[in-house]
Amino acid sequence: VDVRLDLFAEIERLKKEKNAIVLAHYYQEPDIQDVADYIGDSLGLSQQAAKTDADIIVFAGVHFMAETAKILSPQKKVLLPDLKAGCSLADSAPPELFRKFKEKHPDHLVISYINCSAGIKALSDIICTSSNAEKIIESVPNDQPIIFAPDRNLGAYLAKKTGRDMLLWNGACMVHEIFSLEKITKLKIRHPKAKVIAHPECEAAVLEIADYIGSTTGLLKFSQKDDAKEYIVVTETGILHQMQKENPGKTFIPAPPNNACACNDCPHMKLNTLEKLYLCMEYEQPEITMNEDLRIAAKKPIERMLEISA
Ligand code: CIZ
Ligand code: SF4
Repeated sequence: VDVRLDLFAEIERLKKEKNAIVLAHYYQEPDIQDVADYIGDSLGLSQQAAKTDADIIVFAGVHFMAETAKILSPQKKVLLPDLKAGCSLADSAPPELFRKFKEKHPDHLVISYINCSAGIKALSDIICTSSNAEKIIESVPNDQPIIFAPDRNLGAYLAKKTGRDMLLWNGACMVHEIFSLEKITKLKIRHPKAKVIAHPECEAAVLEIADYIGSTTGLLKFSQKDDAKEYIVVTETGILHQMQKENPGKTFIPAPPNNACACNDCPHMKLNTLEKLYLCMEYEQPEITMNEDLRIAAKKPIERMLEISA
């Protein structure tokens, strides 16, 4: 007998049996995106997590994203296919060090990018994502000094864009920092009509040559409404799946990393697989659990964000 499981069918069955919803980030592998009930960036996913009436949220993304879902929906079971799916950016801001930094600047308001641990969220006044960061910064009075954490590239980009002189925490994402300006420029010479579209977690030199800069959802929307035929995509490669699906007539070229050993796939995101997704639904683990005081403290700045970006 053929004992191989049809994972797609099994996952659909488990969704119904357990009243579970599968939320997937755009950086997940194509099979996971195809089986998801909702695909989004971190803002969209947190909004879905806050409003779903499913009993189980299966979060195909990285740990801080599943943790955000748990913070917003504590009564629900939140599962992450691989608990080791972390984030180099979130790891670049250890809460104890950040607390000391914050204590040195007591008059500053703290705006943190959602790519951070619950510990950092609890030390923040407002959370933002790359989709709503400008709006969040502009909601703060002009004379109010701001600390922006944890991404220095996004922070520098936003400081320039909004004209606000923010104090930046020195963190970065390993994936968005490996793009090579030189290699993108060479690629551009071979594809002179291609537009360069980049995520603001990239370094300033790369953003300088971009035709469009935007959040994950922003890049996807731009690729739909823009009329170029070719794009050089400077972000994690997972997003290419939806870009290609929605624009069959266009060509999307992943921007090359700075050396042959580097890779523009997020190794954390790619720890999740369809097999692990199935297993975590079947056995209802690994499950995200949190200390309740930490959860309440981390929830406040996320709610402020959801209110401002509603
Ligand atoms: O780099 C990431 O993890 C991003 C861009 C997440 C998101 O959806 O904003
Ligand atoms: Fe973190 Fe970067 Fe991976 Fe996003 S792409 S999850 S910021 S390491």
